[in-house]
Amino acid sequence: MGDNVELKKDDFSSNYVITKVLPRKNEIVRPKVTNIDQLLIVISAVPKPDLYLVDKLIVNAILNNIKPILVLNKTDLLTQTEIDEYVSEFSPAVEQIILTSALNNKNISELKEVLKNKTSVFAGQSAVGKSSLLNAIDSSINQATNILSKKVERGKHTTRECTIFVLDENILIADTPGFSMLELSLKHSELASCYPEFADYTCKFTNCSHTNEQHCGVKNAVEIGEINKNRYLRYVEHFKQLKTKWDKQYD
Ligand SMILES: Nc1nc2c(ncn2[C@@H]2O[C@H](COP(=O)(O)OP(=O)(O)OP(=O)(O)O)[C@@H](O)[C@H]2O)c(=O)[nH]1
Ligand SMILES: [Mg+2]
Ligand SMILES: [Zn+2]
Repeated sequence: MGDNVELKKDDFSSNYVITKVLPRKNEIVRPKVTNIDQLLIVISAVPKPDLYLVDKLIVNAILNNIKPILVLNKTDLLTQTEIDEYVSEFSPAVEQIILTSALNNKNISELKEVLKNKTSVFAGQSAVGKSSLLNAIDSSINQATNILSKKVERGKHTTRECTIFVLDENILIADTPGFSMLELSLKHSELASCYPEFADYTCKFTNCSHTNEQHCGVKNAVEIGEINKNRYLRYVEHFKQLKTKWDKQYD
């Protein structure tokens, strides 16, 4: 979804036919979209966010030159301490964090402001409130929403396909189905470059992976509390997984 095309009017039927698909600015596989400016990663109080998934969505966005923005929804169900923790963990990693409640209409106009003159996509787990946020943004949108399954605390996958909405003020915004699986497809050695909070630190070795090496600026920053420890520990896990995959492929 999201391709720009050239059209030609068919002389016989007066219908328009696609004559050419124009080159893509970028493309990601989950959600499957092209030519986007920003990825709005939605997390919420319930279901509890899978932070590994959030990391991977951020990496994929950065890797493809797409701005990652975190939307923390259902703030009506969170304490200020919980909100602050998410903010301190992710604010160095994303362009912006927006704290919303689709239920109480909180910060919906701020969210809409961020969408102006951009092509954006909502992404995240099922039932975090992606469709609810869209419904709150514009009264012409009427996406189906659904409750959380009480038994398994998982969403019911209410949205089944990508839909793009064209709104005033040059807003193009897509709703997408929720998902919980995502595999990174980059080399382990490229991973650190998708962590903006690592960029300010220097290490003894120029190709430092920031995992086992001595005199590592990143590890030191984690120790003195300048880089969020949870984000770093998950980075090491992502790194190991990618390295195992790479080693398997080439042994
Ligand atoms: N308390 C609270 N509930 C919300 C909020 N936003 C959405 N919900 C509820 O969360 C449930 C799921 O919302 P949806 O908008 O369907 O979630 P979704 O992310 O589109 O889910 P999928 O389409 O399955 O990916 C619904 O019952 C909503 O009413 C919020 O800000 N606060
Ligand atoms: Mg939905
Ligand atoms: Zn290092």
